[in-house]
Amino acid sequence: MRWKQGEVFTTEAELASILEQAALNRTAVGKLTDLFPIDVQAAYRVQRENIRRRRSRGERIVGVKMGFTSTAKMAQMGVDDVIWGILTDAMTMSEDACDLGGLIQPKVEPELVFRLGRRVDSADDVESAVDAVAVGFEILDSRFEGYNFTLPDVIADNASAAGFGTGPWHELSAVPGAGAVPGAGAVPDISDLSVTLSVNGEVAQSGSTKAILGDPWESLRSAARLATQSGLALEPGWIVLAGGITEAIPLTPGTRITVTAAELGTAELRTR
Ligand code: OOG
Ligand code: MG
Repeated sequence: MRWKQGEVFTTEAELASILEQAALNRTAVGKLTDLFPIDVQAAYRVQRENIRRRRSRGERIVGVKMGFTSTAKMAQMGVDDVIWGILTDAMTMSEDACDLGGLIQPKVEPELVFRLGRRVDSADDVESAVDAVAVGFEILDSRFEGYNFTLPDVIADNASAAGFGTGPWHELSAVPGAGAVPGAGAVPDISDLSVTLSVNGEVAQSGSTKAILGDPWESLRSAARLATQSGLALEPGWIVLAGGITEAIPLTPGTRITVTAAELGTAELRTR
């Protein structure tokens, strides 16, 4: 589709290129919506175009990330709707190998992460599709100057996705007809877990998984609904980042970040 502003035309492929180049050149850009009046649907097409390009470069989709599922995040970023972005294997951050050198203005936030044991193609009965949960972190890196964006902008920018990592997985054993239940009583109810984000051992942010839409399972239902709207399904083995539990904080080289939920353990990240 073509977009017009004054006498200037653009295509969604060109808008995708602006964001792709911003990331590759490590140079933030101004809002796309300052240039063209794109809406949410167009923004998702721009997002998908850049994912298509990543796949053609050999990257593999490993899951999705939900955005703005907590009021802390909505207030911090000044937006008010749940969105999603797509995660690829190239965004996986291992504990000791997070080089921030390729990023523009990285931030980190604590996340709760679901892992799917089967395909999800409806928002009904999402619980039984989850085979494990973990605490995790997300690294954001908006391609827009100063994280200054509107909802269509941030959607086009793949919800600022840059990286993610998870702590130990806690398997859930699915009981047919009864939804996912904790395996051998080892996994607690995930609806109200205290989570902290620490920088070099000092707590910088703390919150509860309840901050995620009042119940993290709601985030997974939203993911299923967004998938349906886009004609997609959430695939077995995919992970779903349920959405930042607290505000995100700037990430600098040479720091050790830990995200901890007493019941789920710790996800750790060392930056350089
Ligand atoms: C957009 C990403 C939002 C979340 O968890 O709410 C997000 C941003 O804050 O730049 O990942
Ligand atoms: Mg997030």
